[in-house]
Amino acid sequence: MSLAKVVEKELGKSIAQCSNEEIYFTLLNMVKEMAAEKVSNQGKKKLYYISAEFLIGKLLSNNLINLGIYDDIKKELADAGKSLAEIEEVELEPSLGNGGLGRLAACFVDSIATLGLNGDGVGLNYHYGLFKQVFENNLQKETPNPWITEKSWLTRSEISYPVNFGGFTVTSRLYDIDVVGYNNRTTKLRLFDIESVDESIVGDTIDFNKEEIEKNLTLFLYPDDSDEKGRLLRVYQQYFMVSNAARLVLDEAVERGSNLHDLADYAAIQINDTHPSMVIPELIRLLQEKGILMDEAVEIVSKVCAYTNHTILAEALEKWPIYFLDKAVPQLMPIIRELDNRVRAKVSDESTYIIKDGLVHMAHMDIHYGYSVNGVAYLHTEILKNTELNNFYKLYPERFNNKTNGITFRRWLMSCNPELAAMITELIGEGWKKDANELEKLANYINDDAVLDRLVSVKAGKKADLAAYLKNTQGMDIQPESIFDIQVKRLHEYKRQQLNVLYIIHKYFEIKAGKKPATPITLFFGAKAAPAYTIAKDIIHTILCLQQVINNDPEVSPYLKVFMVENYNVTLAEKLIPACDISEQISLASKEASGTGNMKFMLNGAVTLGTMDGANVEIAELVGEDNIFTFGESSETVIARYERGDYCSKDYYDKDADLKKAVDFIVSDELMAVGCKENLERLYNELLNKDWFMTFPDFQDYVATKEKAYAAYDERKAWAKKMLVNISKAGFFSSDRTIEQYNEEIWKLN
Ligand code: 26V
Repeated sequence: MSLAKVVEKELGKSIAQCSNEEIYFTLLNMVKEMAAEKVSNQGKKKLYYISAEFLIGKLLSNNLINLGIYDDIKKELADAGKSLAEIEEVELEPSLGNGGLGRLAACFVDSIATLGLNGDGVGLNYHYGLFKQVFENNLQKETPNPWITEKSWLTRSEISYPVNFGGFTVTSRLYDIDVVGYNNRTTKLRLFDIESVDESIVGDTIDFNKEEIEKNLTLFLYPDDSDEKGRLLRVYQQYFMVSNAARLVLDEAVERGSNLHDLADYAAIQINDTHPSMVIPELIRLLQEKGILMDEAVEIVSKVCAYTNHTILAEALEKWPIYFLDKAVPQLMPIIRELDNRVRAKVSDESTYIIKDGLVHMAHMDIHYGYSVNGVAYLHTEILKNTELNNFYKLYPERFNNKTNGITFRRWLMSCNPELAAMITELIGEGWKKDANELEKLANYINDDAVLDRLVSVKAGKKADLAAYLKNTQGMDIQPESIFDIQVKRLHEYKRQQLNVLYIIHKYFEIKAGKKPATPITLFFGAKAAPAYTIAKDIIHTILCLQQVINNDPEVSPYLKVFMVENYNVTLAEKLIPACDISEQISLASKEASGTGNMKFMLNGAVTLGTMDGANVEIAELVGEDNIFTFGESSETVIARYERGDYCSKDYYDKDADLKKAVDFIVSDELMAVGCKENLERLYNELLNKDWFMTFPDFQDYVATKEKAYAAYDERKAWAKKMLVNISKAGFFSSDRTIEQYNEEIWKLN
């Protein structure tokens, strides 16, 4: 049925007479109905991808694409004088994730649906999700970010469970979001909420009473964990998520004919990082309740659960104090102790024990009692096997495997860059939409000037679109003809936004001294910092101060500008990534498990400037050294230096005049005039006295390599070839490939 007919039937008027809100909600209902009519796989064995985060982004356009009606609806709207882009603005973005880990889970459910696998995502229905970022006086402020409207993508289900905590019980309610596969099937994202949630305890800030668990349990994603009450709330959230998930798994397995002894023939659970790790003892507890003895319960669960590791950063590996678990989930502690005792009875290596020094090591429980442990890029998995988890690898070598991350091309090309998608289809046909490896056919056009020119003009169009959007929404004055050099990702010291900052200061001095770049450069940042992560917030402050100083300097701003977009999220990523020329992937080698932004940029024809870290290593191998700019010390050098413990940033500062000048500028009068002394001095001191993520050793190489990349950009035809090679080699990074590997090697769904 055409949209016009639906609108006429529902609202009694024409599309032209409707407001954008009316059209959006009509489309939402229409899509929900169409999704409900699609079939989902009813196979015997089912996958449950349990994750505390699903950073799904807005759903309208993506669903229209996956239902195959995007072009028709867009045209129908345009004919009635309406713009789909403006209608999209009505939708609020559900920010149910922090960054890459949550976005990966969202790409995975899209691929699970598209491949027609029997699998759901299971998580929590946070009412505010991650905070909304606003900038005030060049500082990040956090405000609540409500996204659930009266009519939304959520559908209330009949499923509800009582969940017991130490001293009280809450009642859950399951809400489903249909995940529409591309021209295929649907699956579901299953988000648990509490019936007693109370939004009224949230005011204008993200502060709230962290002790009223019956009211606050599902209000926020990862509440501020800088204090004990915040961390304890996280334990309540995690148990609530997995207790519901475990009951759903058991109920559905029984429905499909399982006698629970054979649960592994009916269910696979992927534990996405350690946030859902308590599903292991919880399933054991529930199986015991159903009369299965401990030995067998352990055996069953160990055949069902598989664990994905997403970081080697020690501070990010969850360890919960026993007294937290005793207080929040006392029913689990005896089981966890028993699991630990069994490890102690058979393993002599104390470093692998689950309980140590009063802490429960969640990842250790996953590895001992799961049947698979995977990293998320080749290098990351090698580091896990050889260094971080080597003691576990020696115990269970057969459990370790790699699954290099991927992204869904539906959202990250077809939806965010329809112009490029159309050009690709014209050249090589529709096949790439189902088999991303067909993008390799683009290589046939490497010497076709008309194709290269068109590629450049598609990019120019997206740059103009971004400039116009940021002018309208954030008042930024951007030169579309400049080089767009973009670093967007969570703010974390290991990702080294501060290295980019040092380069910018260096360039600022060069331009001041009369050395002007041939093509003007625009540097974009987008990043949220955890509310309690002081240094990360200081880095944001420094970037915003630099933005003010540089963009208002008439001598410099014609050649160099800096923009930090406010409230970076999926929606902004969809506008920034297609417009990018140079993709900054500059983490300290060994620290970025994979990165997935790097894949999105490559797919949209940006060229990577990066370290040999995470999936950059695989990108470099695929595109070849002419089509990527790599720099910096290797992961081996970095790991060895950490082991020696002899890194001294001051030595580099003392020996390198350029570096010293850049670092000193952080506390210069110019920056102090627009910034806060306390924040700028703290960052300066941190770099000079610690620089834990080793920015200084890579500084000169970074500067030289970035210059090389800018110079290469000016060779327009050669640059266009690099763009084409990057797009043509991106097929490997389709999340369809990743999910096929998970299924073939871990889940084995039928
Ligand atoms: C979390 C935290 C929280 C406490 C403070 C320090 C810290 C540092 C890192 C993290 C990250 C936790 C896990 C995570 O989000 N990993 C990301 O997973 C992506 C998907 O696999 C991957 O592409 C990113 O490289 C990886 O950082």
